[in-house]
Amino acid sequence: MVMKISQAQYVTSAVDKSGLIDDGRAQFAFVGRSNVGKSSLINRLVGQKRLAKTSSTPGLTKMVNYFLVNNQFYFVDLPGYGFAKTNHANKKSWASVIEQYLTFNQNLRVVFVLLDLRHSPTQLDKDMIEFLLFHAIPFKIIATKADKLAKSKIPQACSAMAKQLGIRPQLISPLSSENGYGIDKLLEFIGGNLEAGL
Ligand SMILES: Nc1nc2c(ncn2[C@@H]2O[C@H](COP(=O)(O)OP(=O)(O)OP(=O)(O)O)[C@@H](O)[C@H]2O)c(=O)[nH]1
Ligand SMILES: [Mg+2]
Repeated sequence: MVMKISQAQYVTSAVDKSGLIDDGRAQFAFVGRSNVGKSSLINRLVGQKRLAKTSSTPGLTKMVNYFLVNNQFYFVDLPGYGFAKTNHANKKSWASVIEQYLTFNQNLRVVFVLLDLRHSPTQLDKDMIEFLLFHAIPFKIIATKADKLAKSKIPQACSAMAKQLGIRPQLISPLSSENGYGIDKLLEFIGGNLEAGL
């Protein structure tokens, strides 16, 4: 059954470890290259256009942003990686806050790793997946911006991406925040995960 999201609100943003939340509620985090569509996906899932700030300029999300959904669980919008227009010190602090978030949390259920369906995964994408595997953190690969491809080309693009990552194509969920493709499936997945954890 597709989970109904009736309420979602912004709670807080963390810039470092001291600001991270771990209050017993389940968390679902969104990671991926800058501009891949993390904030847009959160907005689409909760049915609010402007809850998480989005922009065509990469590097918008700079902190760990918490959104409380149905007063039950969090969607966590993480800063994008691979954003070139910043200095080295900045880049390091972003990487460390992401790493701290991913390893600190007892209630992190699933990390959604977003990849652009039209592009090859970068080394940073592969590093992220390695990191999640190494720390045994459950994750799911989401291929974004599926609306940019003809529907008939989507399975082929997923297969190509899977090959590059060395995983099975079924592990990749194509999705579009623009036209809603794949959104219900993802809501079903999240609902199932929450039920299984009760
Ligand atoms: N066509 C299309 N465009 C999308 C989709 N999702 C996001 N976009 C566009 O991609 C751009 C970046 O989206 P964001 O959601 O801000 O990306 P982000 O991953 O949060 O980026 P950072 O916060 O910089 O890490 C915006 O111009 C969005 O409108 C999608 O499914 N289809
Ligand atoms: Mg963002």
